[in-house]
Amino acid sequence: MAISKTMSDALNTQFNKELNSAYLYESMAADFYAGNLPGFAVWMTTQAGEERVHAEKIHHYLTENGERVYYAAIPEPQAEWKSPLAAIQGALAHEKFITKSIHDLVRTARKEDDIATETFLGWYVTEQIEEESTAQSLIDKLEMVGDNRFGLYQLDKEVSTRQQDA
Ligand code: OFO
Repeated sequence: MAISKTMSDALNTQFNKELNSAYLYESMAADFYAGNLPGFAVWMTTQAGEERVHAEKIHHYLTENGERVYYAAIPEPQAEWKSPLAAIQGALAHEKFITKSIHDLVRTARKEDDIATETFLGWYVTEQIEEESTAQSLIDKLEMVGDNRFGLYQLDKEVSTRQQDA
């Protein structure tokens, strides 16, 4: 069954939101490097890589279904955050926005009676649970560390080991 124009446009929009996410996280990584926190920078670069995988999956799905992929302009991301905690809180807020966007896509697929796309989106629904929980657990650790510089140094070492899993 062909994908409807409404569904295809909505998937294209999501494709660009995923690229936008990657751009935002690369910008956070740059800020972490500038702030002498290379471990957090690696963590964010890894996150950005996962976002590109999320975009590629949609690219592949649209192409496989004979649909075109369109690239939109990516807005300039925020460049600086006042603390590592503020950056990760920003990442969590962004992930909540993306979760809502994915849920809206599922609703569109249901409206369009597009079972294949609804099934395809199931992966993203599950992935968003992980995205939010990963950001939340880093926030919890940063709150535990508080103003302790040595704690932040240790946490920076810990998060530097993150590997891409998408
Ligand atoms: Fe693609 O999940 Fe984050 O944004």
